[in-house]
Amino acid sequence: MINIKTLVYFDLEATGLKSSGRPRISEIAFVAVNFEDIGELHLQIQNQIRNKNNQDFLFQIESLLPRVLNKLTLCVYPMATIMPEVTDITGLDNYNLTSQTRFDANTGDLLNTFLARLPNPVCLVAHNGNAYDFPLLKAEMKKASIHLGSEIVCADSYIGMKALFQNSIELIETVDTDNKRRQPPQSFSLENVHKHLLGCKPSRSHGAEADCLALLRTTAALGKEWLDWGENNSKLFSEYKAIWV
Ligand code: DCM
Ligand code: MG
Repeated sequence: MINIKTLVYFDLEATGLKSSGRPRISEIAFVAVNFEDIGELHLQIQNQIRNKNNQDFLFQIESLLPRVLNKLTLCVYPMATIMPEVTDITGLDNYNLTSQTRFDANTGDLLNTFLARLPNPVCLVAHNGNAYDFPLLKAEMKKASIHLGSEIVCADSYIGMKALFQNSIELIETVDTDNKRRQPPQSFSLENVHKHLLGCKPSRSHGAEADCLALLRTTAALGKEWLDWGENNSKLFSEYKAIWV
């Protein structure tokens, strides 16, 4: 158990999935929020859902954010071919990334500098992060011969949400019927859990920053249960193995 001060929602875009062999990072986003501001956002979301006004609902839900945010979004030349199927979902290709810097030691320094100025302890949160984002960041950091801050911890929201639904916790009032409310979603993909808990899919997906913001809202919809789970289930970034070496 750790008393987290800052949650840093984290997402990577890359040249492919783990199954593609050796995915390389093409975009990184960090969206940092004060831990206690998630509780406040939870109340705002509940309120918004209660007063659902169909016309602007998606716009209103997406405009709910803590006032104090620190964000870092970097595009990276991946040094590998991006297949058209991947470009179709991310909008990133070897042409529009041509003049971007590759992931090097400066990139790692920039990530460390950003994280070091946040109130600590700092916890990175990524959806499916244990299988993908954390080990992939680790691989790029290792290749660039740089370490991430030694006290940074990580939590995988995909695992967390599955656990929370399995425990049939009291969820927020969703726009669904009472019956559906306590049923788990069919899939725990970010888009699907966002729809399940907030009543709509995110307007944008597969952009690193857009995915961080969608994840921030989705976890805030869970409120205290999510915060407790994160504090009890985070582990040190230094304990992760690189996705490739
Ligand atoms: N990805 C993929 N095919 C998919 C989904 C994702 O190759 N169907 C890869 C490319 C994305 C990366 O995973 O840049 C991260 O996914 P996401 O945008 O969901 O964070
Ligand atoms: Mg993404």
